[in-house]
Amino acid sequence: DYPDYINAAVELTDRMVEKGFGDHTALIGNGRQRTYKELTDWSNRIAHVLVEDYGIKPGNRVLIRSANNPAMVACWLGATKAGAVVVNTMPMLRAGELGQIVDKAEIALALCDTRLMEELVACAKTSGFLKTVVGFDGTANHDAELDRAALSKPVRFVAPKVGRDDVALIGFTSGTTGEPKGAMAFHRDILIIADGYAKEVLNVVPEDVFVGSPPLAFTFGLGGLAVFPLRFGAAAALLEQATPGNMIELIQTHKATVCFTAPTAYRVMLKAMAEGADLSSLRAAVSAGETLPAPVYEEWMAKTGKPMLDGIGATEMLHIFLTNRFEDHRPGCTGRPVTGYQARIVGADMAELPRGEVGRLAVRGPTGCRYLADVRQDKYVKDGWNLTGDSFWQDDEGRFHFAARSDDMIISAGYNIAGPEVEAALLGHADVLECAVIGRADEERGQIVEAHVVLAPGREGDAVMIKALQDHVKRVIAPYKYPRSVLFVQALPKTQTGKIQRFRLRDGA
Ligand code: 3SK
Repeated sequence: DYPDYINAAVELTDRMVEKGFGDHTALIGNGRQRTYKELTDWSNRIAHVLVEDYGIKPGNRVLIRSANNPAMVACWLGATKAGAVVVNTMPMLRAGELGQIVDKAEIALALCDTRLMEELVACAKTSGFLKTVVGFDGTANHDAELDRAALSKPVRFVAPKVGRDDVALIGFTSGTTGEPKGAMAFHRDILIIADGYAKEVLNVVPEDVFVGSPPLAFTFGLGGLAVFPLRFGAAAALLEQATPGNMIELIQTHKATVCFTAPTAYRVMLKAMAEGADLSSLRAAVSAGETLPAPVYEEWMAKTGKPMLDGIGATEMLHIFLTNRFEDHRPGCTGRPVTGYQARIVGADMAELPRGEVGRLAVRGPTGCRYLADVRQDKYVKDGWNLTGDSFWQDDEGRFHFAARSDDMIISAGYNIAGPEVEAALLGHADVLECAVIGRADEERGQIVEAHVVLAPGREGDAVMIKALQDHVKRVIAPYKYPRSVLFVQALPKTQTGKIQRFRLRDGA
């Protein structure tokens, strides 16, 4: 229950100062710590600049381009306070990709880290919409156009009235299929993900320190590294280029308590722990973005005595809607819906399937799904149920288990083989660092299972290794699922948010 008029950014900053968190650390990044009071003042000044110098009015769209740093958070909060609809974008996007977003969301104004100007300026040159790109300093120096303008503004800002159901954010998803869609979220949605998942599942407290790898431009990162800590007076330590190595360093330095990242990074952390890294401050390890292989969950449990919390979310639903919990968790299982959400497994006709049967995961809840002007709304949202594109099954006790992305099911010689199951088996082999499994067309079998494997450093990708991996899979799961084709690669194609793009492997990339 939220009041009719509420601004999510005001709730995350000014309100927290009112509640007595002014002197608490809110953000750590680029060598500096910022308190709630500092972040509140900073974002208020930015809001003044946007309204007074650039004429931003509620509902205008503002693009932000930055890596994860405190300045990006301040820009997001400032623009949201001004009533703008923010479109956060990844630093790696090129002019063409930015252009697609700018045109789709009809964006006239952008705030951009000065280190990342080139592609956005190139985009502005050909865009019929983007007129103004204002640079901000993403380092701790505050020495760019926006910073200078902000310094001349007052630290108090009276936010224009926005409704709880006014759009605050548009999250663009490149998805794993490469076609961007914009998913709109309201001011209240930003608070719901904190008051729902973060409160119910993580029980965030002001003493928490969050770290993680997802970009703030991805709603997984925006929730996990900004909204969740700020809603509860906790702190977030941000990394512009997160790697497992610098996350480990940050966890140790700041005694971080909550980590948001993907299974691959947790595998590296497990190795580091074996070599002496002390990650004992972590009380919550959230894994999402890719399915969590059971061996990673089991090893984490054995080493830390705490469960790794596997969850699945979607930009369309803003954040995590299915999750394991501290008091209810299983290996290879994604748990149950977050309170307020409903999930079911459906067939092609949208009818619910019996327990145990693999079908499409459909979800509905308060935070989505509303595409921006997209004919695909009717294809992916039926009677309020969002079809996520994932195949799941539900066990007898109602927990949800991932089977595959709907397009990752391989049909080989009449067998249905879930690619991720083969991946999980391969990941159990000590020489495999990462892998992706796809179906490759085959005259005899229809499709064969093909594994693309990144080996651990120093391992040789030869015929002996292929045989070893095939034998390993045959030992771990039903032998008919073994990869008949094994290809060794240096890296796997991924989206900007770190999801493996299996479609690119299928297309021969
Ligand atoms: O599971 C995901 O990929 C996801 C997407 C958006 C927000 C949160 C999550 C976990």
